[in-house]
Amino acid sequence: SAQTRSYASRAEKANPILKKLFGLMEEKKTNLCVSVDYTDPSKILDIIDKVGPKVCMVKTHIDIISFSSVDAIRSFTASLTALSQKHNFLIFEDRKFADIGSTVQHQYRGGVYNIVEWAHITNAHSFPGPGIVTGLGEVMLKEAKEPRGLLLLAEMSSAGNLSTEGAYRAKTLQMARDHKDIVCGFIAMGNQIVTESGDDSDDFIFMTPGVNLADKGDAHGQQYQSPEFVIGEKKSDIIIVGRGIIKAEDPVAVAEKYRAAGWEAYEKRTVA
Ligand code: 5BU
Repeated sequence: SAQTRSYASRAEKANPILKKLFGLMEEKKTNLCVSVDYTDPSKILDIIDKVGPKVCMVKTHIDIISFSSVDAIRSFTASLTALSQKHNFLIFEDRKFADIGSTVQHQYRGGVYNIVEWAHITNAHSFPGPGIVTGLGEVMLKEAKEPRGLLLLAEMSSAGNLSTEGAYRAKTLQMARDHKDIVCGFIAMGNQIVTESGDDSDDFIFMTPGVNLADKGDAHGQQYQSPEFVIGEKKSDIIIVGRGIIKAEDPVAVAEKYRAAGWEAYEKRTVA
């Protein structure tokens, strides 16, 4: 199967957030994103401090965490930011925005979570149309103090998801191509959603959830693939691993297994 360019060469003409991401991936030799879906904030920070050196990104669901107060939220996001600097990884809040542009602006900057202030990357459904991209983009470009990036959900990992219906993926891609200053990539099963209709796949990053070496799925439709398949065959850029790591007896040792598997698959498929 075809070879792809290195993360380092794609960093050269990338926007600020992708430049930073591709750069740290090469430096740390990791295309692993860990999804830390615990509900206890101190447990989350504890595991991140341990696996931090092995990951390029940490994915959060801020709204599943049991916080005792708004101050506790502030202190958590401050600690998370400090860890991202200590270990050189990006923070990805898996918020999956899905409303009209005006409402998602409030959800992104406001409420109790103030996501734009601490998450380098967040994501959105394309379902509402391009206004969700321009709405979030305005907050990103005008209010954030540092570079931010948006991923569009082009495909999901769950059985029976509707992304394969009609022109859904093609229209999602068009929204991204029309707003490359805001959309830095996709949640997708591989890079085919872009390569099948153009040669600009290097402009985007592809991140894939549903990765597990031990299980095939769960009781609610999650479907798992291996790092080798996702990175090597499907040409995605980053594997997202949750329970495969966080439920393991030795999460740090298992994270190293995923890091090594993901990186080896990347090296095999890559030309300088
Ligand atoms: P798991 O424990 O590796 O199955 O966790 C996967 C994580 O990725 C979890 O936080 C989901 O919310 C997230 N996810 C997903 O599984 N599938 C998708 O299509 C998207 C996100 Br988008």
